[in-house]
Amino acid sequence: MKKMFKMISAAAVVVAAAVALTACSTSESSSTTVSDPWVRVTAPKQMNSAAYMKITVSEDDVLTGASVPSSIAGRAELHETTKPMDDMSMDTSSTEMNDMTGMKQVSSINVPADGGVTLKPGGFHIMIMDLAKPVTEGEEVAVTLTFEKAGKVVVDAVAREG
Ligand SMILES: [Cu+2]
Repeated sequence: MKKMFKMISAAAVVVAAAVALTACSTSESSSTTVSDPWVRVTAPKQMNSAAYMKITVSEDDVLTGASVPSSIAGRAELHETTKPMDDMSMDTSSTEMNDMTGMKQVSSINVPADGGVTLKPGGFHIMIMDLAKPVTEGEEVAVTLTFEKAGKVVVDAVAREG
């Protein structure tokens, strides 16, 4: 009877260790949080759109790339708007898309644990280029983000006007 109890407690220790390992890897993969991902609705002949979102991390990380399915667009690039737009809040539907000189491609975007980073009109954004078709209101676009530490994170960005 006593021997039986020992075996059970040994098994219990193994289970506890396995749970601890699982908990550890779970907290690592859940350290990257993307909130409110959205992509801009486009007019029929527009070739480009852009995706925006807020990214927070529990450990400093770096966004190194992004991609979208080929059914959506040819490629996606990390961009930074270099020239502040006037009255972005008034009408954001065309200014950023039309002013191609006001932005540049960047190789990476730092995501600090303190505050994270917000991709937004007039700042960093994920440029979605060579659209296969117009982006329509309410459509969900799967954007795959690649992070230095977190690896690939897929988010469904919902299309809206801005
Ligand atoms: Cu851009």
